[in-house]
Amino acid sequence: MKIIALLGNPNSGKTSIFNILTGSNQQVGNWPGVTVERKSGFYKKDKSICIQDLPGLYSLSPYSPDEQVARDFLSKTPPDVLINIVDSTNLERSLYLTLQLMEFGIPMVLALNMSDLVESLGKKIDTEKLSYSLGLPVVTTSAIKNKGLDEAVNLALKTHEIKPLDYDHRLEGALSEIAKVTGFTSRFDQIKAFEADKIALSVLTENQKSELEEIVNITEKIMADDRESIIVNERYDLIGHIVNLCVSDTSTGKANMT
Ligand code: BGO
Repeated sequence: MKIIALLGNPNSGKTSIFNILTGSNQQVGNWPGVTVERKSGFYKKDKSICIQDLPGLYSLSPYSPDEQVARDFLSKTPPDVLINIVDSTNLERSLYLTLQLMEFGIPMVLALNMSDLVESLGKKIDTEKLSYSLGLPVVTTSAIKNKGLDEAVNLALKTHEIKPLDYDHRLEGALSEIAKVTGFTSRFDQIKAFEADKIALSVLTENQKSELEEIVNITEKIMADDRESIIVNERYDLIGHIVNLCVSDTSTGKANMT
């Protein structure tokens, strides 16, 4: 059985898409140990495909039980493929989660939902450029018009590889050193260690932690910023470039900052 997980910001249209894809084939329960609702179901058109719904998220910090559930699921029981549902009327904000999800290295498709609203806002998204910039398959969807949803599933089933995007070379250097010191093979864990995330640090020895601190201190000095801001700024810089390249204002014809 193939497992496809749906992830996205709250109000991206995830529930609407889950309901269309699974119909009445749904099981509802709770994630283990928390009162966060767990919904899964079989794809209406192929019962060998299980669709797993995850809570709506802005990040994977994890500051909330929802974020914790999603992070545990992606690290401990990774699905075969993710469909990241984004509100295409708010691409800049949505891509912040996309970049984090990509760090898990799980095959992924980007579903540009609410596509029916984009044109009326005087915007146009170049999906080919977006796909090229992110290195991800991109599909345009509208849950309200039931458009593009089967295409998203079909594309997900064909997707095999994903390469997280590179940040500034100074940060990349630090992340490679962190990989050596910690033994973390997942880029998500390396970045979390850089950020001094409690869960990432909890599995490290005192010696590993002090080596990590040394790497981070040097990087903070050469990048003249603190560890958390370095990561946030790198992500937003990259997103800014991508949005500038891929979103245009159809009323003026100019590149647009969504
Ligand atoms: C209300 N296009 C448009 N135009 N709207 C969409 C689309 C789409 O592609 N997809 C979803 N919506 P959820 P999360 C609502 O409920 O699936 C709408 O949080 C309303 N409700 O219909 O719940 C969807 O699971 C009253 O809108 O998202 C829903 O990710 C007035 O986006 C909202 C207007 O969808 C969130 C809208 C009482």
